[in-house]
Amino acid sequence: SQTERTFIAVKPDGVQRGLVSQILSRFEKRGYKLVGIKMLNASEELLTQHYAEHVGKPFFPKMVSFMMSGPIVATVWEGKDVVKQGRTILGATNPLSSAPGTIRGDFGIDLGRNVCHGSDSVESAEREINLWFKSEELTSWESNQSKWIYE
Ligand code: YYY
Ligand code: MG
Repeated sequence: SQTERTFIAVKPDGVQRGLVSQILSRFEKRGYKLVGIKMLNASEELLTQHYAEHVGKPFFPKMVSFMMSGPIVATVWEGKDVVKQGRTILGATNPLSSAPGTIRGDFGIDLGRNVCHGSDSVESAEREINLWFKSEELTSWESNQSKWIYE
């Protein structure tokens, strides 16, 4: 449905490298609608909840300290198939396996510096959006472009 939503974040490396606008513009240009955006320093508690499926794995402590090493830009995007298409726009988890044209394939090399996060399913997206945003921080708005994007 056109109201499917996903959570996309620019990680601290993407912010430090000045890639925020280039990353977000790919979602805008594709036709997706921005419905939430903020910049924050994520707490260990937030990141532990966000990455609950990875708690206890060998890479977890280093990954969380990296995610706490600088500000993150957290966003929510809305549109048809946005969860799956968002993962495609990001590329594979390991930038070395990501095709050119994807964000990670264009901007990254190492797994632990892969520039961005995107929800991996509709259920994960709902969970992550509720974790990172209060409902009053999300905006419903009608895009004037929608009839030129959807048939
Ligand atoms: O969803 P996605 O970000 O593509 O990958 P996940 O398997 O959920 O891992 C989350 C995050 O952890 C990944 O983006 C980089 C980091 N990571 C790591 O640093 N080392 C690993 N061996 C696996 C994942
Ligand atoms: Mg994941």
